[in-house]
This record gives sequence, structure tokens and C-alpha cells, in this order.
Amino acid sequence: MLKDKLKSVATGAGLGVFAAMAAGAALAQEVVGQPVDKAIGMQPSADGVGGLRTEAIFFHNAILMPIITFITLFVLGLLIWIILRYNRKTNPTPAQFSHNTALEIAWTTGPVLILMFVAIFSFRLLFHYHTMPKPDLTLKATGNQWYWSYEYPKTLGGMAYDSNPLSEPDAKAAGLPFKLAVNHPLVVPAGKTIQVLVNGADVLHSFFIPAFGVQATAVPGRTNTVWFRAEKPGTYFGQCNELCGVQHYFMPIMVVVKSPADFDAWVASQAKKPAPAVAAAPATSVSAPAGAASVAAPAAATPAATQG
Ligand SMILES: [Cu+2]
Repeated sequence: MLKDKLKSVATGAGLGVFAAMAAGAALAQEVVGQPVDKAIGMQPSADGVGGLRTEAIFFHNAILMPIITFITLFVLGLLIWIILRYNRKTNPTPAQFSHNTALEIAWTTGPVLILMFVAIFSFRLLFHYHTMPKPDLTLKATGNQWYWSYEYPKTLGGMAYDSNPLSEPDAKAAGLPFKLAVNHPLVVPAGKTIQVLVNGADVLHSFFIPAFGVQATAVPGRTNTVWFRAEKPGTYFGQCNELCGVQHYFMPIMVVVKSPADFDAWVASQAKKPAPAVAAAPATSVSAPAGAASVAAPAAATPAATQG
């Protein structure tokens, strides 16, 4: 029953997405992964059966929610029963015993068994996150105060650019959600395993895309890896969800998933014409590593200072 309910919630969210899509008919690509008004539950999954996100949604909807709901109702029932049956009026002479071995064993082993059951699915999901299939494409995402910069491998032309949010009129004109749409989205091919190396240039940021089931903290001086496989072409949104300073808002994440053929065409178009915005990007992205180096410099200088 709960499963049906959750299914209907998911369908509702799905319908909301389609309504939003119909509204933004000018869109070249479907906007799939984004928050929807009045929706509850989780964003639909961008991957298929066996995908990280699909498995995470299963874990939440089919394992955790029913258990949480049962326990909450069970405890509520116990409370109501005790309040009604054992108040001073209905039970003027209370029993005087204080231990019940059988009951104590039951309420100790019960929760242990429930937790062990949850752990089976929890660890399975955790191992799935850590066991990455051989990546088809490895990208680098760097969190800066306050924008994301993305880098592609040299084999694809080594594109590197910064991603900044669109202004409200620009977002409206493009039929994209304001505060989520960006000028240079991350572009990836559908149906491929994408590995993202996440790091921070200055402070902690976080690379978070709900529809891919992906979240990794961007830590300066350290590389975290996440992976995902988006099966369906479309536009997906995420955000930096680590409060990283006053302009934290400037760090939405927009991912455009293209069919492999469209992706190849996009890569070729990037290589051929260095569009002004993209051409400007290498200059700024060079400044990012330089910034990172200057952050690292004091650390390197410290041992020298102690030696001297
Ligand atoms: Cu941030």
C-alpha cells in the first residue's frame, strides 16, 4: 500500500516535470532533474535498473520508509495504549514489579535485528558507490568561491571552462529555471560511466546532483571521486550544498546529457571554434590552479621556515 502511495507520489512528481517541460517548450533538451513545485519524495532517477540512484531510491522507499513508518506507528500505539489504560483514573493501583526478562530480551534483540536487516541494503549501496566500473570519461570539477570550473581530458581537446549562473532574463529566455541554469553546463554522453574528480580551490564546496545520486565534498588539496551513468539525455540540475560563503548561490550545477553522437558533435564544435566565452575560460581556469598553488604555498613554506 505504502509502495503504491510512493509510486503515486513519484508519478505525481513525474507529471509535474512533464508539465514544467510543456511550459518550457522552447527547450532543446528535456529538463528532467530539477525540483518541482509541491512535489514530495525524491527526484526521479537518471539511471536505470542497477544504477546508483535507482538503488538509493529503492533503499529509501522500499526499505527505510516502511520500517520507519511501522516503528513510528508502533511506538505511537504503545503510547496511546499506556496513556489510556494506565492513567491514574483507570488504573488506581499500579503493579509494583520492575523487571521482565523476556520483554528486555525482546526489546534488545528486536532493534538489533532491524538494524542488521537495514545494514544489508545500506552496505550493498555503499559498496556500489565505491566500486566504480571502468570509466568511459573522466572529468574534473573544481569548486571555487563562487563558481564551478570543469575540465575535460586532453584526448577530448582538454576543454576547460567556468560555469556561472544565468541572470533571470537570460534564464527565462532560454526556458531554464533561474538560479539553476548556468552559462556553461557540464556536458556528458548518455549511457556511459562518467567519473568526476571533485576538488576545491579555496574552501569546502560540494558537488551534488540529486538525479544521479551523486554528492561529494570538494576539499582543497584532496581529490574525491564520484561516478554516475545517466541513461536518458536531458538537462539535470544540482547545487553546491556545502555552505561556502556569501555567494554560495552562485554555484548551481547544470549537466546536459547528450546522446553519444550529439556529445561527439559537441566536442568537435568546442575544438573547432573557440567561442568567445569558452576561449576566455582557459585564462580564468588557469587562474584557478594558480590560486590553488598559492593556497598550497604557505603550507610548503612552513617546513622551510621551521628548518631555518
Ligand atoms: Cu560552494
